[in-house]
Amino acid sequence: MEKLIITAAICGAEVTKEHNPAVPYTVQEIAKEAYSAYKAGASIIHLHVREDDGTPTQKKQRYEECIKAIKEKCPDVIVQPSTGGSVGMSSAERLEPIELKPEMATLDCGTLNFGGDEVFVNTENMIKEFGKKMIDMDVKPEVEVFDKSMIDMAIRLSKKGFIKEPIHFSFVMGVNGGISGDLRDFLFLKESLPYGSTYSVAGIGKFEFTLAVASIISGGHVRVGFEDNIYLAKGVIAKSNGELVEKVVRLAKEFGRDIATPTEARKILGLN
Ligand code: KMH
Ligand code: ZN
Repeated sequence: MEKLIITAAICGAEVTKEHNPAVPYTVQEIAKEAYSAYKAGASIIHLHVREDDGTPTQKKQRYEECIKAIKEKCPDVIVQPSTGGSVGMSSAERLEPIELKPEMATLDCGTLNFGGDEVFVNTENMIKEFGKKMIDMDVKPEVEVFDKSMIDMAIRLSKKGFIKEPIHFSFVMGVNGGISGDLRDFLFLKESLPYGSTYSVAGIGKFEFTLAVASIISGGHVRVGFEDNIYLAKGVIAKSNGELVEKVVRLAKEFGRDIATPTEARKILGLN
């Protein structure tokens, strides 16, 4: 089986220091958390950024500072900015980090409820706009799949030239309003992919490690990190993103799956 790409979603836009004091906000904290994940075996950092007080932002300048600080500590890591940002941001705000021409960025392929009164909006025209921008800027999208319909949307838009093939998908499973974190649903998503696709799985909360194992044994890749889950085990708060990555490395070892370096991850994903 191909080597395992581990993505660390170190920060997110919703989780706070009240949930886990190790959630990073400042540039230094973000770089430190990225390094802990990289050292443990992550080859991709899925990146949201914050103001020093924790407010989520998509400002290009803040991304630039954070990416520079991350690259100083982890020179070869793949940095994957979010274009999801946080609920309620405009398309223009969300697209700001693409101006930095990162190697990868997320492309959210549908609208969903996001808990309470929140709706995470991604209309078809927005997806086309984001997809086209990524093609123009030579940024490889990671298609975020919160439900099966989002795979279908990505396939349809790739046929129309808005997303290049082969597509790399990320199943984000267990969000209130999205697909569940059940194994049955994981298999449904995986079996729905076009031939030649790659995929990673991000299980929210208690689904993080069960779905990591499902992906490890099925030939997929894995995302962990505070954005998705703050616990190392039931009732045990993780002290760093690195601890979460270390656990995936241990699980992968048990099932005979080697871990990809950033260079190997680039090859698997077809990055230049
Ligand atoms: N924060 C969520 C509203 C992404 O990074 O592309 C969206 C999100 C997805 O986290
Ligand atoms: Zn995200």
